Amino acid sequence: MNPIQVGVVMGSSSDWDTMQHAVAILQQFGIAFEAQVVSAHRMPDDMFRFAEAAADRGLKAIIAGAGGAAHLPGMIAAKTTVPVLGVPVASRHLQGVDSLHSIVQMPKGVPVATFAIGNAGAANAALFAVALLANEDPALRAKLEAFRVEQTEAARNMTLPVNA
Ligand code: RP5
Repeated sequence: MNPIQVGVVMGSSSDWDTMQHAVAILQQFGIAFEAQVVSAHRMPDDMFRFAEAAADRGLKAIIAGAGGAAHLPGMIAAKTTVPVLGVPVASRHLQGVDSLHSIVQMPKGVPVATFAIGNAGAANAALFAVALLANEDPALRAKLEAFRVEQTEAARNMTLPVNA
């Protein structure tokens, strides 16, 4: 087994519909990861234990998704220097704008890299983690470049009904 490189955490199992898009990308690139619920306000002691152990456990990035008063990414970042990639999960009442503002507005000194609300943000957080890991892994960089080439080809092959 390869050592786990990326930790994926979320505040609730209700975040999975969004966060599965991060996990799918990590699986696609063959990244060793773990995924679990770590709630900032329901499991604060577990959250701190997770964050405090992250560097020693060899995690290279933490993808943290949360919705509403989404303090999970920021609080994890407060307890580790492992890069934290925050994913705002769409909330029921404010559609994730609350989550986005909670995650993106970190005061100076403790950064959280913040991605788009929802599925695209989850997928892009994972792609960003892949890019971080690719700095030290030429084979992974080649996979990432191939992924980009595939996207380019797919976009070039797009057709519009008006041209059919
Ligand atoms: C946050 O509260 C979670 O990240 C989730 O997005 C939101 C709602 O959680 P549940 O009430 O669905 O468990 O902590």
